[in-house]
Amino acid sequence: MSESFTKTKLKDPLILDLLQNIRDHRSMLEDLEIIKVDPSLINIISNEIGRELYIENEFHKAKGFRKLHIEVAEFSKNLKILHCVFFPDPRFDIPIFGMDLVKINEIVSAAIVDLSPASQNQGVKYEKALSEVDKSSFTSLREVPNWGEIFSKNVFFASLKSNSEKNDFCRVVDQYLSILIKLSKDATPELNEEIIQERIDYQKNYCVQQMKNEKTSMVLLKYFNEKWVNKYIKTVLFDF
Ligand code: BLA
Repeated sequence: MSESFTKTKLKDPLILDLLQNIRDHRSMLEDLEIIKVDPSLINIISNEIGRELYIENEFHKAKGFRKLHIEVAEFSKNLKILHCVFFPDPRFDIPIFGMDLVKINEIVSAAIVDLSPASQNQGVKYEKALSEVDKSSFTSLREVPNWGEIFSKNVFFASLKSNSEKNDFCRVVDQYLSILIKLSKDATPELNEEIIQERIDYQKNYCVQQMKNEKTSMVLLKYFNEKWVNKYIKTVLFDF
């Protein structure tokens, strides 16, 4: 699978750097396994002139994680996306790692990364570590929209204006992932059903809120019908 991914036709250096880094962290997880999904959802390609489309998905699971999803996409040769969500196994007290990078031609208009709470008071465990990640060099921080109340206090969201900001974003993602991997190594499974149910509800809410981001569906609706887009969003991107 990695093999096919390194051969991705997407040659964007920033996306490839981030992808490599995410995969390196993922490879450190215990019991890493590919999740089998409908092959028509792994590679989605269209060469229709003006509406070219290229999507590649990777789905894994591991100890502590029910779904590790990475998506690389390119729409009409000018909009490139790297989307990644690591959903924890609700038996474990692990936050949700989410990142999104949206590049329009050479401009990174949105770069976002977070470890979002997946249970009550979970933040206290890792807030300090996230707040210590140096984010002082960025010049164009952006405000999270209303649906983004799911994110932690330390969500990072900016446009990236220079190569140094792009490199710094890679470092921030690397540091957030290191914190996540450490938390996952320390986590042990919970047996209390009420606590597990609360975590399931947190993941549901995370997905429900993400689905309110019309920017995701707007892009997909240019290439697919509504039925397909709804199914893709509910099963591939934000299932619960
Ligand atoms: C914004 N997401 C966007 C934008 C586009 C997409 C085109 C607008 C760019 C901008 O505001 O500059 C599109 N993102 C996609 C598509 C996919 C995708 C098509 O992942 C996948 C097929 N979005 C996520 C995740 C996060 C996220 C996991 O999928 C965060 C962890 C965040 N995307 C996010 C946010 C915005 C955004 C916060 C800005 C929304 C706004 O300002 O209104």
